Amino acid sequence: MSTIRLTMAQAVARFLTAQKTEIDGTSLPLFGGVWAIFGHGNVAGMGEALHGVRDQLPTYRAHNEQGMAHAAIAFAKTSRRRRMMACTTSIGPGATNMVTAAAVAHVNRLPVLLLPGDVFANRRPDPVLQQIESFSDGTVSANDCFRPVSRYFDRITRPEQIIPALQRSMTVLTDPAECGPVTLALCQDTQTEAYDYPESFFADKIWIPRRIRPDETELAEAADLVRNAKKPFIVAGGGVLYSNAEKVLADFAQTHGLFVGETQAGKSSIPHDHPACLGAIGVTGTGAANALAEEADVVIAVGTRLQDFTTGSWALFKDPKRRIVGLNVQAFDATKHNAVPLVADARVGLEELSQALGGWKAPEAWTARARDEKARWFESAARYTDPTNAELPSDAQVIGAVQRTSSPTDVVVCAAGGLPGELHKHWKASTALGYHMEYGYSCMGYEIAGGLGVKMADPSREVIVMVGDGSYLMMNSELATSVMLGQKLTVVLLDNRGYGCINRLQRATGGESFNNLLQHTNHVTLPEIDFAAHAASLGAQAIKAKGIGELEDALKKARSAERSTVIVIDTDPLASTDAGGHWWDVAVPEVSVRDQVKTARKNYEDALGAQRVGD
Ligand SMILES: Cc1ncc(C[n+]2csc(CCOP(=O)(O)OP(=O)(O)O)c2C)c(N)n1
Ligand SMILES: [Mg+2]
Repeated sequence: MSTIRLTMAQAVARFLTAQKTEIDGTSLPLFGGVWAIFGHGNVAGMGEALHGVRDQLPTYRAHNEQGMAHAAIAFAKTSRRRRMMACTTSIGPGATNMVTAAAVAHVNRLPVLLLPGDVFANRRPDPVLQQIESFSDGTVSANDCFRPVSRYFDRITRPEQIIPALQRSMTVLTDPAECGPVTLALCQDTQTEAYDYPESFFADKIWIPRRIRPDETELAEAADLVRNAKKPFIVAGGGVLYSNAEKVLADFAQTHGLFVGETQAGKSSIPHDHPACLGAIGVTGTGAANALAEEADVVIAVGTRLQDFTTGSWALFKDPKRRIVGLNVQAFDATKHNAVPLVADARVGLEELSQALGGWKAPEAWTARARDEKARWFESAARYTDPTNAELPSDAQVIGAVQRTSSPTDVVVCAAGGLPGELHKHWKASTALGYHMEYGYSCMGYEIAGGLGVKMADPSREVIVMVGDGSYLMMNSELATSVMLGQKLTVVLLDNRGYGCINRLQRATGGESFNNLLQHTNHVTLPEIDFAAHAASLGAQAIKAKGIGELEDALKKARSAERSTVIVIDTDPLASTDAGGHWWDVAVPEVSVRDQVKTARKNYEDALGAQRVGD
């Protein structure tokens, strides 16, 4: 066996360069790059190794470890999980800064390889700078925080351990059902230790996601259920996009006279103007999709985790006899709420289900009903996004301006605040992946870093990041990275001077406005933040737009700019779209001195009556 003597870190770097994928017949590196913030614990080991492969595997420097991991996650999502990135950090705070991002990837089932540095395996210099020191367990380090938010976790304390660890990592990262974050905690001394690695370990390997075909019995049962449905309805989740199943989904719906409601992750899996598309479903859904979902007797859930925003906290589907067909690559999701599981890749699952259904079509009265609901929704919803002269426009009015100046191939990126709900209802996504919403973890601060990852994965598309003032303040540092890397973003920053959506939620649950909008906080000086000046200081072009007219002009300017542009607009913190939507379970205090809370509790208890526990 021929071997090559390398440090463990050099072996990691070399192994990553050998992993490939094939997209549309073209071979590409599986890893689009490595994000790195160096410190002690990775600069000498991983730093030296990455420098050695810099021509095959680029290293990118970010400004915040969480931000760089968000960029990596968005890169994987935009690549439909067919490509990914790695992230390396120092030990201690550099490492734990990535834990939140690991959770984002875990919830959203997105592959990312996290390589935090770790304490010395030989323990000679203990305790080292940033070592947390457990009093009761000598094997614990700060990196153990990654365990619950990693699909695979390992700590590398000997150089040869990296061989099985990387092989297992690749299995998880490329498995459509298992995929998520992988954490390999790399002890700093081990990174630098040499070993005679077999040459075969570094042979090129092509990873093509497997497409799992349905089991015959499950397929027969699912087809039987759908064939006997009077009011069937499809819920499309992110799995449709990861499986490249958009066309098959649209054909499936048309062939069988079915209609589609989209989850946050599934939005853009069917064009908004496709006759079968009823738009968003659930808590932030359209009136059309929710009206059909309420009555549906068979829900065909395709590639969705069925989280509470989709199911209206399990109160949306109201037919007492309704059943769910769970078409999902992951059995954990396929069997939720007593669903009839159809464990399969979304694309082949829909193809085979369609074959099994043959010429079957949903009853005409039901499809006519869906068409009416859709027409009614689009007529009534348009007024929320129409142009306005208001000094403080609503989020929906800003969305209207962005939509009017956008092109069908643009990608809108968002994650937290009031915007996700408004975008889910109102954004008209024309092309697949044109809507990039991180609403699994809804992590404030994902937006700009995520936008950067989207742009790096697909530089051909204009990327428009929509972000609230709260999220922007929480994490904006990768704006500087976008300027540095020449990865142009247009950031629309909606400044309503606080946590607008949480203030509204607080009021809706009977609370007094408290600690959300800046004016309702403990303060000596009310902050008046000049976001445009801030963005300009990071190197971006910055424009303050007064009202919708100026916003549209600024958006046109940003489109033709080469550099990232931040457009700041003041908005109304109180306005939101009241049409559409569905109840969401947010627990209200059982006792309170406030009458408003008592009333809210009474309404809450009434609403709980509609919730279907487990069924
Ligand atoms: C990291 C993180 N912390 C807290 C929250 C809870 N949260 C959700 S939205 C929100 C306020 C967001 O404020 P802003 O970005 O200004 O948007 P707005 O609500 O004003 O539309 C908060 C605190 C979260 N989702 N993520
Ligand atoms: Mg805000």
